[in-house]
Amino acid sequence: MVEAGSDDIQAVTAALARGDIRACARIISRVERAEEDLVPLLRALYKAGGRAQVVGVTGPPGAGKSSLVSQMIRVWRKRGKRVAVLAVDPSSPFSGGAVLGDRLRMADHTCDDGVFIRSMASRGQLGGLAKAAGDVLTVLDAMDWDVIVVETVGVGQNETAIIRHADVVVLVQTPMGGDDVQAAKAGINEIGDIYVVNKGDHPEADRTVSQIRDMITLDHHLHPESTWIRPVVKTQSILGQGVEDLADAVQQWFDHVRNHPETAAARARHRVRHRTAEIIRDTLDKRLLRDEEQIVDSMIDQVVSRHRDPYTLADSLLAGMA
Ligand SMILES: Nc1nc2c(ncn2[C@@H]2O[C@H](COP(=O)(O)OP(=O)(O)OP(=O)(O)O)[C@@H](O)[C@H]2O)c(=O)[nH]1
Ligand SMILES: [Mg+2]
Repeated sequence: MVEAGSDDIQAVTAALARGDIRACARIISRVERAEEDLVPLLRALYKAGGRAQVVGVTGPPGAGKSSLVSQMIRVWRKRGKRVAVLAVDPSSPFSGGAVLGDRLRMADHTCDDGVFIRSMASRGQLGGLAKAAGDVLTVLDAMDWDVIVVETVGVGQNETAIIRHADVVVLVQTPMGGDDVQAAKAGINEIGDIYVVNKGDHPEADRTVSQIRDMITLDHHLHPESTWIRPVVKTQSILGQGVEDLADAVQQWFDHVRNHPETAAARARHRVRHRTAEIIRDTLDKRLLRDEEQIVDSMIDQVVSRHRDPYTLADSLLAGMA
């Protein structure tokens, strides 16, 4: 089957490299349907990719992520960059309402062929959303985009998993009271290479910026080995204020990792570890929970009857994957 499809693989890889949006949309739909015979293509596309700057944008619901991304697109386009956006919405498994909102807010860019915007929600998603998002990024990365944005709501585990695909993570916060900053501290220190305090028109905005800066300074004293001091940018995304500064901060990150290849390599290895773990989990989930393969079923029956144990079953499945 791989043999028979290799012409197709070459044709699709070439079409994507040319920036063929229709080919791209077709493959993404197949990813969303979790089509099994896509794997040989994804293998080829992964090897063809790796040029784009993958920028993750996360933060609590309603922080202004989509409005900010829309403004960032404007700045990047002005700087001659071609931009793809993948808005992943794990929080609305049934409604898809927020996804529609994302589409509307980014509607200004629909006539620009230097911009591609795609939303993914849990609804209709057969496999894990994070894994599927990773596959879509593989497809986009095999194209000629300069920047690929992945936007996702940052609240739970799933969302963190998606943002791990990014080269750099922009954490969008909103102005908050002192207690809230304390509460947000753990999350803030865990994820984010660049911080944004959006809704800069809010009276608490400057105070929140300086509190987050204090937190970063303190954290830097505790971890003096880290060479990147995380910037905090105040924005007002509905007016586009601070957005140039944010685009500069993102560029500075990429300049920084170019000058610190060890940081870049560690990051890249970390990403591959997570990506591979995700693929393993997804494959096992599929075999155990979805496929109803006869051989797996009979092993499960042996565990049910206690002739085997789940540890041995896990070992057998993992050994079968290797
Ligand atoms: N006052 C003010 N409102 C803003 C600003 N930026 C965004 N908003 C408003 O905040 C609301 C949420 O904006 P979105 O861009 O949809 O936020 P989001 O983080 O993408 O939201 P979800 O994807 O649903 O989590 C909208 O009503 C925006 O108009 C800002 O700078 N100031
Ligand atoms: Mg949004």
